Order: sequence, then structure tokens, then C-alpha cells
Amino acid sequence: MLALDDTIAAISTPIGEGGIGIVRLSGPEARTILRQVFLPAGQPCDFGPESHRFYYGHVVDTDSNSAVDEVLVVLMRAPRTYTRQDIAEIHCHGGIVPLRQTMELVLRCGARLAEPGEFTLRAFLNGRIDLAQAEAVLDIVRAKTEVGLRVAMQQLEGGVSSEVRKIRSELVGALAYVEASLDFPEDEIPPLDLASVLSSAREQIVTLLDRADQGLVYRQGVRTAIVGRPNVGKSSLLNALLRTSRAIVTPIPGTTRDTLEETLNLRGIPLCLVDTAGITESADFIAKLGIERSRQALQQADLVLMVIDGGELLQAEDFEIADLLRNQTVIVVVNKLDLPAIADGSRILFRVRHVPLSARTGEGLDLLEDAIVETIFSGQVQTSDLPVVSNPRHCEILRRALGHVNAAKSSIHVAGTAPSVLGSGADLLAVDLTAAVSALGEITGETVSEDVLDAVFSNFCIGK
Ligand SMILES: Nc1nc2c(ncn2[C@@H]2O[C@H](COP(=O)(O)OP(=O)(O)OP(=O)(O)O)[C@@H](O)[C@H]2O)c(=O)[nH]1
Ligand SMILES: [Mg+2]
Repeated sequence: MLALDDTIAAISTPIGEGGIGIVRLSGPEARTILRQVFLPAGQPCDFGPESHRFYYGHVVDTDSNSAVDEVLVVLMRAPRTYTRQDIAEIHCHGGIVPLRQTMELVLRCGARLAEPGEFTLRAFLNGRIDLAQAEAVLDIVRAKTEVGLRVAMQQLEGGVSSEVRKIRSELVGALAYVEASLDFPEDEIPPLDLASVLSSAREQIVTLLDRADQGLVYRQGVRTAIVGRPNVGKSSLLNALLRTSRAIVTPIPGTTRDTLEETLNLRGIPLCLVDTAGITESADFIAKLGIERSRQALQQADLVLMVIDGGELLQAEDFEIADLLRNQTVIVVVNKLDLPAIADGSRILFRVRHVPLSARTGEGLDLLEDAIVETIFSGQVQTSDLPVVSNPRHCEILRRALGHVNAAKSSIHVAGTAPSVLGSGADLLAVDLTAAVSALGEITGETVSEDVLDAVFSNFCIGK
């Protein structure tokens, strides 16, 4: 997959019926293959083709001499292309059959079926984008909200990469200094305040990691389970939050039998809301299966909205459910605020936040939304103009790099900082700095193994 000298091809639009469907080629033979399968309308001899210009005509199967589809094609000559190679695109009518046939033709003419993400991989291997930027491409495709998209765009434009590169280059400077002191102990080396370089690197990494909590939320969303005993208004709450009548609501306990998921864009945060079957002891066989799913949803949730009925006395089941939530991030929703208040909601999960509301009238819903946003961000205000790390792979690397920087810091105490006194600890210092520098390089892809590349690009779809 790391080879660049063959020509890859893929259907780059989703499979199914669409307005158009695009077969894309990248590689040295893209132009030749395009000329083989495409017959331009009008004066065929004119078909250079000129770069970055659309031509109208037909894809023709030369074996059977039959037209496969009426198309527009464009050839983009390297290097002004997505992959920095020659790229050809054939814009077919968006049906499965013409796309398949066109694909078969280009494969017959010598193209190879592209692996998932291989176009973007080529963009990376050819140095057009770094690895973090390549990953941002996928995040853009998958962005669930506008804020998620903005975070991904910043990453694509190199925001995250440039922060990481800055830290890395400071550490490279420190490493060069330590190595010079080791290699040429006699020489006069301009002094460098290693301790402050390391402190500054540490601080910058910590800041990136702090902001990453938000980045992860915007990229991955928050799984939010709505739980409670039957009939307290869980499905009504789901509907109220979604502002549609998505789930069935009835006065009969046990209405919801299975978990039900919907995505909600809550002020830019993608919430995956899961409505669950009311948890109760008295249940028939089918209901028990549903309740088992409720328990699973509860365990998998990042955030739990526990609903209680404010219009009734608290029941043993409420307390049993509360018991299940001890290690979870929870907001207690005291529902049915429109009815005379009877439940003493404060008696349940008293350390967590309680929000009284009425799912029926909508009163208090905005306060719940505030509470959700504040809980997710632990009360921190969002800063959206700074580049935000939003990729778990990057977070893991930053944590690793932080470990190496911390280790280097403690080696300074052994080694001292002046070149003349950089004693036995200097070797250690060099090892830790090298590890930190190399780790940070994995984010941008300067130092990265084939396995990591495989892992990153296998998440892409074919044709991207
Ligand atoms: N007065 C009032 N009634 C409500 C409110 N929210 C829900 N209800 C009523 O409570 C009953 C149960 O509502 P659901 O939303 O189906 O409750 P649930 O928790 O999903 O119930 P199960 O699916 O059976 O576990 C229905 O009759 C709703 O109309 C509210 O805020 N005020
Ligand atoms: Mg329900």
C-alpha cells in the first residue's frame, strides 16, 4: 500500500443511486487510462486533455465498442492535485451499474483497486499533508455538528500540527544541546536553560491535553442514556429534547420495550441519546430482555439522565436504580413539574445535580440543556478559536510524550544543566528527550511505523 508507482482507482461516491457517481484514478497511468476509456464528443483529436478542465463525452468499452455511460471527465495533472499525482475523475450518472462497468474498464486498462484511504495516504506520502491533517480529512467526513467540523477543519489546516511541531522543535534543540555536551565535552557550547525548555514543553503539552477533553467530545459525541423506572417520562424526555415525537409515549408502564437511539445536536455537542425500557422487578419475559438492554446502555453511557417522577413519592425502584449509577456521571431529572410536587427529589443521589422540568410542557428543558453542557465540560468555558486535539491517538501520544518530558526533567537533577557538569545523567536525559521527540513525531507522521499508518487509513472508506 505504500507504493506510489501504480495507478489506483475507486468509486469515490457512496454506493447507491445518486445524481452523479465518480470513479477516481490516481497515479502515473491516470491520463493514459482515461484516454483509453473515454471518447470525447465533438472533435476527438482535441482531447489533450488540458489539466483541470471538464470534457463531455462517453465511457466506451472498446472490446464491445459500446457506450457504457454518458460522462464528464477531468484530468488534473500533478502536482496541483489531492494526491500530488495525476488524478482523473470520471463523473458518471449515479447508478450502480454504470459505475461498476466504468470501474471494471479502468481496472482492465491497468489500474488497481484502491485500498481504503489510499488516495489520502498518497497525499500524506507525497508530503502534501501530514498525518494529523490526513486524519482530519476523515473527521471532516464524519463530523456530527458544526463545532465538530470546525475542530476538524483547524486540524486539516495544520493548527494541531503546528502546535505539536513547535513543542517538538524546542525539544530537538534541547536534545542537540545535550548530545553536543556529551560528544564534545571540551568545547565551549553556548549555555541553554534546559530546565525551562522542559517546563515550557511540559506546560504546552498539558494545555493541549486539557483542551483535548473538549475536542474528543466534539469528535466522538457523548453517549447519554435516559434511565428510570417505568412511566416516569423517559420517552417523553427524549421526545422533548429532540423536539419530535420519536418514541411512543403512553400512560401504561412498560411502553418502551427496547433501547432506542437518536442523535441530537446540543449546542454543537453531538449527543447520542438512548431511551431505555423502564427498570423494574415486575416484568414479563420480553420486558426482562429489554431491561437487560437498559442496564447495558447505562453502563456504556458517558452521561446518564436519571428520570424520577416528581408527582409521586419516591419508590424503592428509584433507589435501586440510583444504586446502579454510583460510578457514573449523572444528572437527576425531576420530571412532571407541571403536577403538584410530591417526590422529595433531593433524597436521591444527593451529591449530583437535580433539574426539575416538565417533559410535557417543556418547562425547565433549557435548564437541563445548560446542565448537560456544563456537566460534559466540567463547568469549563469553551474556547473554540484555538486548535484543539480531538483524536484519541493524538491524546495517547501526548500523554506518552509528557511522561518522557517528566522523566527528562527529573534527570536534569542528576545531570545538572551546565555543559561542563552534564555528568552521568546526561545519557539518560538524551534517551528521554529522544523518546519525547520521536513520540511527538508520530502525531504529524515524521516518525511513524507502517502499522500505525495501516491502522489510521483502514478507518477510511474506499475511494477517499
Ligand atoms: N403531567 C405530566 N405527565 C407526563 C410528563 N412526562 C410524561 N408524562 C406522562 O407520563 C406517562 C409516561 O410517559 P412515558 O414518556 O411513556 O414514560 P416512560 O418513562 O418512557 O415509560 P416506560 O417506557 O413505560 O418506561 C405518559 O402518560 C406521559 O404523558 C410531564 O412532564 N408531566
Ligand atoms: Mg418509554
